[in-house]
Amino acid sequence: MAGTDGRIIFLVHTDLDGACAGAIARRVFGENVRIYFSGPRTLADSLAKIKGCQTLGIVDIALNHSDADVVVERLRRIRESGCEVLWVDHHEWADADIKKVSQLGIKLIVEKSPSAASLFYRHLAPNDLISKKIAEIADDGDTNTNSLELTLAYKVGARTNADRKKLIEMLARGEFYNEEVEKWKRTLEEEEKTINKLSSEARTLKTASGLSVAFVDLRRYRIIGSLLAKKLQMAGHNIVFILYSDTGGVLYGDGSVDLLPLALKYNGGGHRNACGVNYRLNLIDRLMLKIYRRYVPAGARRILLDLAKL
Ligand SMILES: [Mn+2]
Repeated sequence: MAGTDGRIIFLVHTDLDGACAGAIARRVFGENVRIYFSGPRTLADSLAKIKGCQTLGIVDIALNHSDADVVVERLRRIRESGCEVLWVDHHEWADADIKKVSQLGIKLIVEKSPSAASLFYRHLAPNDLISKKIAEIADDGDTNTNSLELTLAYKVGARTNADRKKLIEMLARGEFYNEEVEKWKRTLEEEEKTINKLSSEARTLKTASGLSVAFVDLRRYRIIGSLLAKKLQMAGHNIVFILYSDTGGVLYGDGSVDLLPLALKYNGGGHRNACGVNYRLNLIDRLMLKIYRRYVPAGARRILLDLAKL
């Protein structure tokens, strides 16, 4: 295990699982850890900003297959500067990518696990009871089970960088409830009303094999998308496509079909039942979005057409 005298940098995902991993990193490596947020699509940029380190940890961030070469090059530079790299993830990786990254002399742990934070806990802090509890929260949240009392409130807290930092520090201290959490809980109660409204307004379609797809445009809303997806699944929809931004969204499945191939086609990835999809805007999209913010770009419509073929 690395000491705490050098620069220890952790890149964690911008969600509750990532925040939990950050909190466990804080407990394992101490106060000196600098925690930054990143994601599969921004990992290459995040790596470019790293000037020097003794240890670099990456947790809950998958290697986007289309960015693999750039990411590997940047990691090679970091490795050559003498920095140890530990990468822990629970998403689906292409075998060739695992090989490429391993060849850099990186400690790469890619295993099936309900959350990356619990995988990280099992490998790095198996005897720490607080880390165990943090890992349980991550498992509960990342599987969208949300059965623990405060998981959804933590999800609200994991949404902005500022709140996520507060969440990491409190969890790392072994503090699981405070006024901040109470505030997130109240926000959540407000958002549940929006979720109910949006789930009743979802656009739906049937696929070739008879599956039901619900589509929701969440671009103007700030709510927990996975919660909305779950609600729509309870209402009988097998696949939920949520548009989070003008250039992409997330597909949520109920297990009746593997959504990863479609996510890979659309420059995304993740899990078979929850994966990101991304696309570029064309000229017409750009013009239309200036006039009408709710305009659904061609890329999103193409994804809906592809879903209909399933
Ligand atoms: Mn995760």
